[in-house]
Amino acid sequence: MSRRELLDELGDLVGPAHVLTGELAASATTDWTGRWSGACEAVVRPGSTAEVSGVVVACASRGVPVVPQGGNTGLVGGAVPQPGSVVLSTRRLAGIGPVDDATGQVTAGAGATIGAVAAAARAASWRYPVDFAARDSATLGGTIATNAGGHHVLRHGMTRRHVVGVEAVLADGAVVSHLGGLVKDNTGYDLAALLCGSEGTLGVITAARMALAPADGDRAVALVGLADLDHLATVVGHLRRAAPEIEALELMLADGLNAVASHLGAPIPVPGAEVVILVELVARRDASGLLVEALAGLDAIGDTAVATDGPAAASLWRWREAHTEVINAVGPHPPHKFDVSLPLDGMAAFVAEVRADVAHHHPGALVWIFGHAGDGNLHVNVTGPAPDDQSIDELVLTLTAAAGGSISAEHGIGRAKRQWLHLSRSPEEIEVFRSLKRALDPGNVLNPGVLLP
Ligand code: FAD
Ligand code: 2HG
Ligand code: ZN
Repeated sequence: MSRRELLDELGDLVGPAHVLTGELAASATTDWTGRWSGACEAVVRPGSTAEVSGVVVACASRGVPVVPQGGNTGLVGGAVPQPGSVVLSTRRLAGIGPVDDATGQVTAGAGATIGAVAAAARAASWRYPVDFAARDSATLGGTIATNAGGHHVLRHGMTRRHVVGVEAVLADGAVVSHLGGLVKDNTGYDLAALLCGSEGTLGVITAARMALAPADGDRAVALVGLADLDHLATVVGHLRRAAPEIEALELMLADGLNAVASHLGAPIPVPGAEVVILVELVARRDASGLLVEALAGLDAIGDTAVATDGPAAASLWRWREAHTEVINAVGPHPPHKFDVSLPLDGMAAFVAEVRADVAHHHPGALVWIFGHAGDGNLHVNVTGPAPDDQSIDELVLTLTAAAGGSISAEHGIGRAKRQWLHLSRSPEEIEVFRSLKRALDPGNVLNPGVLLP
């Protein structure tokens, strides 16, 4: 059957206006960073679960791969299609149901952004605590498929912790739906948990039932200069013990802050510090008092800037959140992005080793390091090497494994890291992954080329 016949059938299923080709499909074929790009037959935008099922069946019956795509903000090339595939965009599945005030749960479509879910929660005096800079584009389905982390993992966990149930379309078009919202429900395999972190390879998530957290209360944010990275593990340990209300404990280094300062055209609030942490504390009342008290017990800290109201807190967060967009503009190519987790007491040595090895093997390359210090999660970005120069990926990921770390803390494996999955997963684990993939998607229809080596 020809491409034209496939496109006609897809048009009959979802409406011709929702089958995009050519220029209209272009933005779906390159990732947010610009490092990964591909091609597709079409971008299809179904408007219901039944339409998603129809699209999957139409493609599967012709052996056409289906690449689920939400906000296309993923940082490992996982939503970038390969030639001959169809991108299944979930963006029209954006409905958000009422918040259940008794359980603090909400059901939303996979295409709702996490910013919209958070706004709906807020309007009902609840809160959706998974949050990060791409909040207005990243979708609920995409964040479940990647088990996204973000700023508040320290206290609220990753996306998986908030998923109560999902609805999904499997590779044969079958719909599995478990959105009842029962908190206790030990009735066999947890399909929702299986889809968390599955990166579009096991099913297309169409909706999810999410657990919310109680509303914010009072919030305070501080930027704190540290003497050096050697103190980080002690500082994190102290702050976690001193104030369990701390939700975010983020790391920035001087070179990243200087680049952000040029971009913002503003002076760094804690000038001269080589290492800066951002600490956010949320409590029913007196968040700033609790934060100042927790910080007071720390040795070896330098200048501190504290924000006690929303706008001031947002402007301190801007220093941390702007790193991704600023580094993406450094050039001459998009960055090679690494998202590793490490034992906290090994971070300083790891950073020194990465810097030394990159300088030795890639003279002129720049290493940018920031991340979620409280979670032991470093974002290592390297600018300079060409997009297809994988020797830099090999170097950083091998050093990560040697340091006892994980090659992906929160962004996933995607296309970017699948050949290095063995650094973090044993052959036996990878074989279980393959068995699951074969059982749920024997025709390899859903996002082939992603996650599995
Ligand atoms: P996409 O990029 O569209 O897809 C990501 C993966 O999920 C792909 O493999 C895709 O096939 C699959 N997928 C998408 N939707 C579905 C679905 N409905 N069913 C099945 N599979 C699906 N990530 C973090 O974890 N923490 C951060 O702090 C963070 N900060 C970021 C900041 C910026 C500025 C940017 C650009 C990205 C950031 N990210 C972060 C990465 C990214 O936003 C997350 O990975 C996010 O979860 C991707 O959501 P998305 O809707 O854009 O998914
Ligand atoms: C963040 O924490 C994101 O800001 C993006 O996970 C990290 O740009 C990156 O490497
Ligand atoms: Zn992150």
